[in-house]
Amino acid sequence: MKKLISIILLLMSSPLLADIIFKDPIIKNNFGKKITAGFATISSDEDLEIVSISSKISKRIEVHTMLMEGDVMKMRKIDSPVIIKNKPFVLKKSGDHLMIYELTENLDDLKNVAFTFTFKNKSGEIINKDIDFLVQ
Ligand SMILES: [Cu+2]
Repeated sequence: MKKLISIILLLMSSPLLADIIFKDPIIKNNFGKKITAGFATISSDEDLEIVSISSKISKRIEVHTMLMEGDVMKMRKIDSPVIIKNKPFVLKKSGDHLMIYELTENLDDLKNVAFTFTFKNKSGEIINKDIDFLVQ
């Protein structure tokens, strides 16, 4: 009985997993190059950190931001990208973006590419989300 009560308490205390929405996920055609970029707008109903992004077409995927250094626009890796609750995280051309390195396939041959995003919420729970990016 004691065990049952503790299980019920555990169920009641564990929050529902975040509702994460990807809008317009796009990966740019690489036309045979080894590097490309990806875009999407990611929204969540709770604060999340992006722990990792993986895909079978690449060995290294990073989130980049653009910074002015003097007169020159430069790309910088964001080490722990954070998605703030109800504030869309926009990955777009000339802004923050996914940098997809070491491509193992020519995207010309593909319509979609599957990505797995691994998020962590404030309670430390890991949430995996599979998303198809449209090759464009
Ligand atoms: Cu970049």
